[in-house]
Amino acid sequence: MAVERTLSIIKPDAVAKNAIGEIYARFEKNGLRIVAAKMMQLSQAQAEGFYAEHKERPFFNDLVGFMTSGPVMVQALEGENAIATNRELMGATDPQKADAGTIRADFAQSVEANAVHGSDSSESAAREVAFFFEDGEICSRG
Ligand code: RTP
Ligand code: MG
Repeated sequence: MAVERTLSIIKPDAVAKNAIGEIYARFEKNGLRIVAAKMMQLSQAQAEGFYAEHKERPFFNDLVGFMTSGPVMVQALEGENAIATNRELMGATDPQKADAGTIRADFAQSVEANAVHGSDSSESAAREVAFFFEDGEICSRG
């Protein structure tokens, strides 16, 4: 299996709950290394740009409002099969449907305020990591 990089965001609801450390522990216990990280208050333009693929969706304005409602923790994760591993750790978008023991089952409260984001393909991972980090900010150990 190849070493991959993926983009993870701990969303405003989970930052407000003081859950950054517990979520980081799940990444690290499951073979994902944090190779870049920053806490940010996203601007409206940054949130709209990041979620541009959802621009036509009915929930887009609410999503942008939620993602700018407080600070987020943004990280690049690296590891074998990192994109799928992170999605498995996150669980389903709707926390009611998320498997027990996943981050969303344990920390999310709704479809919108669902604790974490994770890239869903190698193409989106490359775009999303580059959206937040310069190459020189990534301390790759792979
Ligand atoms: P993410 O992109 O944040 O990792 O989540 P995802 O792939 O599981 O879900 P996606 O379909 O890409 O949707 C992006 C985010 O939009 C919000 N959402 N709200 N109100 C709604 O029906 C609705 N549907 C999606 C969620 O915050 C979701 O994570
Ligand atoms: Mg998505």
